[in-house]
Amino acid sequence: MRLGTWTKRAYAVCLSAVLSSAACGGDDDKKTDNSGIGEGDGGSGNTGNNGNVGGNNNGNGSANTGNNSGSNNGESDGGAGNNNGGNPSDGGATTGGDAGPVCSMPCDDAVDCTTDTCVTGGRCAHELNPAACAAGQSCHPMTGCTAGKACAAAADCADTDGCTANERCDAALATCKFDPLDGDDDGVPPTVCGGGDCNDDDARIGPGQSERCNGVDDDCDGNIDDGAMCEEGAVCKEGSCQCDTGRTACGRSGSCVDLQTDPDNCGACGTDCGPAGTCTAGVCACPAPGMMCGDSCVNTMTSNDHCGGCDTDDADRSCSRNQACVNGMCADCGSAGQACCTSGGSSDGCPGTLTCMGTPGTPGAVCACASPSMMCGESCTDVTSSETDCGGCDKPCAEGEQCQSSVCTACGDLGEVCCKRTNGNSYCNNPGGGGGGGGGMLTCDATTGKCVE
Ligand SMILES: [Ca+2]
Ligand SMILES: [Ca+2]
Ligand SMILES: [Ca+2]
Ligand SMILES: [Ca+2]
Repeated sequence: MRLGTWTKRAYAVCLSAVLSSAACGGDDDKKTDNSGIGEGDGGSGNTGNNGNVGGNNNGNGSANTGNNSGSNNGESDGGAGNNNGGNPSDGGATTGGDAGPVCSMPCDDAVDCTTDTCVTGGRCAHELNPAACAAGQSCHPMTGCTAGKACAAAADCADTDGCTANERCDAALATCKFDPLDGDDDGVPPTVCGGGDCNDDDARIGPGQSERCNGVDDDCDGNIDDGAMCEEGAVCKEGSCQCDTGRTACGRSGSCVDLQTDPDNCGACGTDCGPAGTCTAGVCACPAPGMMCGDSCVNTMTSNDHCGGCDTDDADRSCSRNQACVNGMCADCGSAGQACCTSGGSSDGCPGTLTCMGTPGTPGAVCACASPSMMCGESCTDVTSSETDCGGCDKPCAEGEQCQSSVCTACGDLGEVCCKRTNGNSYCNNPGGGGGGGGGMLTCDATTGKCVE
């Protein structure tokens, strides 16, 4: 049965207290066992409360701060005891508590087939959990698990209750069953049935949903568009995101900019003050080291197009492809000792084994070999381990030696360090084996790196 045929009079008292009202359903007696902390009497999914309300312990007189945060469920899930909001029984100030929304009141609605949680905005949500009811019972969103009456056919199960739906006769149990009303399947029964879903036809609307700027109360807290997010510079007005006072929508994206200060839209949309320009009171300025070149303000210290001054027909001041503007001078770049080019193949402006010392494009940043490497021939070489450049360029190690810490060291015999192949593998000198050694007796000890028997 849907709401259209429902008699609202019966639950009129609940309409004004739809959120977290244990009074809806009229089962005040159940509340009285909520003394003390949320230890939960919940064994199986019975009709009692599992005590998470007790976690709030209004009676102890202390401020209920910090408790009841996170999820205050546990009442309907068969006593799993998720009373994470439980207060210490000594009633001391409850500090901390889990991060998450905090509700000022207990969230237990005394309905044993709803999961009660504190959601964004500090309000309680009561999500349906019909699985908490035993076989032969159905979940009524206001009164909880309800035993069905005996039936022989579906016709025996018709009711006039607007908060139930899909009334049917369970043939195996010969018992009437129904589903709790949840028109949009968002898990929350409608407000009129005690659940707090203020729009039971739209699953995007309900307690805990995020508020969108659309002229609708999406989170069902009674306030339209409260806290709805808009892009930077915009505010939510009359159901749509609009530029805040003093801001103007510019460009295709319509982002809200301040024409007084935005260097990309200075004084009017699209007026660009250039890469080094500033915008003050809606007028472009080109403070030093900027310089107006044509209609654009550039930094001639770093601009590849206007290096050291404006590039004009009479004065060629643009740097070539393999140069970079450093300190107002076009500098060759990319080789050892030259500037790191920010344009070009490598990420740091230096090709091959060279590394940029400094920040590419800034004065003093040059390409060099990173220590301990040295430029040997055409590439940076690690002279601490290179057998052709051991300890310096062009210092090869002799046969049977290898470079260790910049020193040529005999290797491969008993007690000596293991020799390394170019592929990184180690070996020891064994008779007749050329190092590969069938029947060899020396092996390389992985721990010491030396040849042992
Ligand atoms: Ca719903
Ligand atoms: Ca809804
Ligand atoms: Ca709202
Ligand atoms: Ca809204």
